Amino acid sequence: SQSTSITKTHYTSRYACLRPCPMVCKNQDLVRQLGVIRRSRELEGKDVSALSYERTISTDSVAAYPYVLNSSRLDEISKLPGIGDKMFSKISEYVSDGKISESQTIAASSRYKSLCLFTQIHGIGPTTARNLYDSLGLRTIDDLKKHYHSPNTLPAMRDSSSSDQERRMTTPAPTLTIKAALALLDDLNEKIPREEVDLMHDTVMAELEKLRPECSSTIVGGYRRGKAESNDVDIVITHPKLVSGSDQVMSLGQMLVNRLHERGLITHVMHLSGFHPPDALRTSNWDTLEKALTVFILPPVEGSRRVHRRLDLIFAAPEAYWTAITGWTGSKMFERDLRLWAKERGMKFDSSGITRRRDSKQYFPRSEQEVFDVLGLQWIDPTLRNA
Ligand code: DCP
Ligand code: MG
Repeated sequence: SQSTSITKTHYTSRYACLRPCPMVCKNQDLVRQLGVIRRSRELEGKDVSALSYERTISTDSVAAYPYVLNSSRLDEISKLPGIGDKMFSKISEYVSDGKISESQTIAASSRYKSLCLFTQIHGIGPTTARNLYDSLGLRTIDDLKKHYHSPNTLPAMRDSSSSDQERRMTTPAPTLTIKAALALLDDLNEKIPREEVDLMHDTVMAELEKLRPECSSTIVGGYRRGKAESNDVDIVITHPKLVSGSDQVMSLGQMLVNRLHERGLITHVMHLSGFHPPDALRTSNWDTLEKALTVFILPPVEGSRRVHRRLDLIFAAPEAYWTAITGWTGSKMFERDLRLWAKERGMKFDSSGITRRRDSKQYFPRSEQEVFDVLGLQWIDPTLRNA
């Protein structure tokens, strides 16, 4: 049905969405060291530079480069798209010394360490983190806890009583404050093994089945890319009868969040989006899908400790289900270049759909393969989208 030709993948492509990239690449330590420089630029608010480093790590093909780098390959590296003089000198330094001195200096600095620590907390971005460091002289998580009056330990876990449940039935899940995020920090920093991701998904879907039978769902994010351990769990949900553009999608999301809160499974909500009507001129990268960004904890089991986890639920009408899955599988670089690729071909891609700009024609792919077909891209398996 689609006349566009399909562009083949290759590691020298300018676009991350055309470069198969495994979870662990051939030059992982170099990518890690360049990542320190990139992260530091982000934390210092020098984002243009951060982006160019990101392009170096992905577009500039280091992560997708399928050979172990050595001095005889430097010439080829210098010709890959996006490798500028400065980047090339960092890579050369790594090849000859096994390290990048700028990365080492940054990683060892008190400022970098503190800013990394502070921005782990939901609600603290780079600007706030710099302010806490520069103006208030804070350095450690303990400093932050004192500043935000956050307790040092979580209250001991106990089985919830019926009065807890009654209270939860009448009050919405509380918003995650910085104080609460600090108290939960150790939990939220613990990585989530795949078996627990599956168990969380099963638990959420069992509750949803009672509210609205026959929903479909896919676990997306890093889990779908094959990560052994995730930082959070991302689930895209739909139902065959949901009508797009109505408030049904929002209602389903809110009903599910309320129910999970009543059961004691959702403890906090960071963001519960209202329904936004589709806007043809929207410019942000953030799609218009209904989302609930939450903190979740599995029901207690005797003899085992449960850990609070970040859980993102994304709700889509059936027409947007496959673009939502593609848009939330990541990686971030893959998604950024998917949007860029679409744009340069007169299309708009985001998780809520694909639109042709010249006549606003909308596409409703019925599989992820169709998403790639419509965009003229050769299929890349989710496990090779780790740009
Ligand atoms: N995503 C995006 N733009 C957004 C939100 C999400 O492109 N505004 C995509 C890219 C991410 C994926 O959704 O890869 C999920 O985001 P996460 O932050 O959960 O990252 P991952 O799931 O990739 O890794 P992890 O959760 O283990 O850190
Ligand atoms: Mg994730």
